[in-house]
Amino acid sequence: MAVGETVAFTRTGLAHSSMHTDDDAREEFEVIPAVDIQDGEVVQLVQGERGTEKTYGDPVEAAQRWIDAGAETLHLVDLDGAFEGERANVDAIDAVIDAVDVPTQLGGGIRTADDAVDLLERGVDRVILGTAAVENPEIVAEISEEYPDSVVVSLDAKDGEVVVEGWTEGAGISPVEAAERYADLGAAAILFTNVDVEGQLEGVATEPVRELVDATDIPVIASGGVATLEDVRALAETGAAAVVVGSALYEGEFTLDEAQAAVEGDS
Ligand code: AMZ
Repeated sequence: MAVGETVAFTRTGLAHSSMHTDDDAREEFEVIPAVDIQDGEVVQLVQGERGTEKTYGDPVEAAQRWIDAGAETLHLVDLDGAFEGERANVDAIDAVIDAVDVPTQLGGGIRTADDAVDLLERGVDRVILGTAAVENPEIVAEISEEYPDSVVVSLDAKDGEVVVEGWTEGAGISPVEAAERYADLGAAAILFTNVDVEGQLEGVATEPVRELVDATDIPVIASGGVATLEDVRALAETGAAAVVVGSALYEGEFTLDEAQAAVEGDS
């Protein structure tokens, strides 16, 4: 038996197949690039509204670009799927999954356990469930029993209320209230998108993230509004496990390396 040379993979570590090893107890805060797909193309929407999109080309090229830039995880969203309530952009997403060698998390239109399992079997590392998990929290346990640590619950909020169905419908509950439901169901993480600031490149709101982090033991992935390295740092300081960044990276406000360097030693 080899002595001393083991690599401990932490339960909350998002980049489980990365080369990084944490030699202290600190979890590494991760900056995750977003590849949001609409009509087969990479887009960024403003506050998640259809018709506001700015397009950024081919999803495989974008994914490859973020991997070349050092991404350890990719965040993929099937926007048509989220709006329509069933998976869309299947070919584009399959192409990305086949092309990349880093862990992926995918959401948008995954509304049944069968769909989730199908994607996990096809090589997606984590499925993100918004609408289905909010309407039926037990679906998280159902999937997690077969695939532990594979479900990210998306609790996206507008004006403090969780929104579902492509962020077009309120669920009548706050993210903090909703988070409690997943405590014992095996959720790997909670994705919290602050829709009020999403896609605007005008900065983040840290307070709602901090409230959610304080209210749950489940790792929180923050998203929405990141425009500067200071925003990335501010989110790391809330105790969130990771941040998803879209527009700021596509618009070249900073590089992935700069973002990761900005939070080194934090959290
Ligand atoms: O931009 C939007 N309008 C939007 C979006 N990005 N609506 C939903 N989503 C994302 C959520 C989550 O990752 O952040 O889609 C996923 C949830 O989809 P569903 O189909 O499970 O509710």
